[in-house]
Amino acid sequence: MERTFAMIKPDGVKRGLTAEVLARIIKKGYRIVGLKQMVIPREVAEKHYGEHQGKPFFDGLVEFITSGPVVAIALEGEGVIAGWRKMMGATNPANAEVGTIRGDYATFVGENVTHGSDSPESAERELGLFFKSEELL
Ligand code: DAT
Ligand code: MG
Repeated sequence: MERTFAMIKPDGVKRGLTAEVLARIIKKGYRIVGLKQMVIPREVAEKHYGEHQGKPFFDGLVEFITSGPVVAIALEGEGVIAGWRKMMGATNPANAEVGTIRGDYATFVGENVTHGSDSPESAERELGLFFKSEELL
C-alpha cells in the first residue's frame, strides 16, 4: 500500500480550509495515517524544498511556508501519490481545473493551499522529514 506526504499550507489553514481539504481526502477514501498541526522550522522547510534551492522563488517560498501553522498529513491508499496530486490540481492555480483544490480555492502560485509529494522517493523523504515512524498508525 502506497503512502504520501500531504500538507495544508499556511494560506489554507489561515483561510479556514482545513476541514474542507480533510473532508475531500476522507471522502475520496484515502486513510489518514499521520496528522499534526505545526509551524515548520526554517531548516526543515529548506530541506523539504531542497530541490528548488537557487531558484528565484526559493526564499519567498521558505518565508511563506514557515509563516504560520500548517497541517502535516501522512496518507495511505492505492495510487495515493499520483491520486493526491490529481486532487490538488496544477501547481499554478491559473492552470488548475475546476473541481481540484487549487482550481477551486486558489488564484496565485505562491499560495496554492496544499502540498503533495511528486514521486515515491519524494514521499519517503518528506514523510521522514515530518513524521517519526511511531507517529504513523
Ligand atoms: P508543487 O507544489 O505542485 O509540487 P513545485 O514543487 O514545482 O510545485 O513548487 C513548489 C512550490 O513552490 C509550489 O507549490 C509553489 C511554489 N512555486 C513554484 N513555482 C513558482 C513560481 N514560478 N513562482 C512562485 N512560486 C512558485
Ligand atoms: Mg513539488
